[in-house]
Amino acid sequence: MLRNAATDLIIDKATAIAPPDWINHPEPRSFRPKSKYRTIWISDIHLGTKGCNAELLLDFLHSVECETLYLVGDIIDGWRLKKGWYWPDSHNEVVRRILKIAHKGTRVVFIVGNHDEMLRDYAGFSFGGITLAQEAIHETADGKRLLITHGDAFDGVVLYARWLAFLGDQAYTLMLRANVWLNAIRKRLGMPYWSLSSYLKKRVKNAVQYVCAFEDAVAREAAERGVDGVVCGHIHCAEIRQIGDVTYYNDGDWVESCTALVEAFDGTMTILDWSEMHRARAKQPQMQAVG
Ligand SMILES: [Mn+2]
Repeated sequence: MLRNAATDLIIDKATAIAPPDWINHPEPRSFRPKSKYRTIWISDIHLGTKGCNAELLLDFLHSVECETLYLVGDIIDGWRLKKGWYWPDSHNEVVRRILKIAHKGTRVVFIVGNHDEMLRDYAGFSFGGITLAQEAIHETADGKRLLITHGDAFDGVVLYARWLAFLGDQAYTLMLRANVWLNAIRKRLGMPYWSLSSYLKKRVKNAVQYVCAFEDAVAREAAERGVDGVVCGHIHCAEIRQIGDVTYYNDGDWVESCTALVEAFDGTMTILDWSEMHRARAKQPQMQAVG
């Protein structure tokens, strides 16, 4: 009798009290089966700016696992932050996520870009499992050597591409070396950093021409260094293209396109368009529930 009464009481209570609101929440993101890659390259995240698509990037970082993660520059936008602090929770979450990825054993290499150049002095150092570097050489599973660089060193070359073609090889090399000095002088004079990516946005008409000049300049440097390919970012334009003997890879950005470059375990390289994937997944909610 008593036991019955007690059971009844519990049942009554259970029906009377509304279920907690978390009961219908989706599984934590960590429950999602992850896609595994040998290597992932992402760049141009621009944390600290309104343009940064942190939510989509977090979704991506929660969906993948890899042996090596390359952050190919312009991860934190120091230039923008200097003008005014903008740091929402989601940007913190990106930093925490990357630190966690490093903590779990992924080798994380941070190649410094022009927007996070304040970190350039620390190239060679490691923080929280993340190694800072100016550039790196990556060897793919099928034995190809890739130069990893942000790409801002080619800004000047691209701007004067037509002149340099006319002036020849030595002028070209000189311009490439002068780029760093030119920006240092601009900085001294209190002028803003000149970058091709922002320049492209204002010059839509000639954008294709500049993108081509950039790709050619990067491939040319890679060929000179004797590598099989080059991975860069900077111009916010994801691409895989064979230029002469060199394969040019650009991992895109997380402001406009939301793309990453990935290497499978057999060395196959692919560009992942995460905004496209996100849209496709949203259309198939039942698929998401299963796997
Ligand atoms: Mn850049």
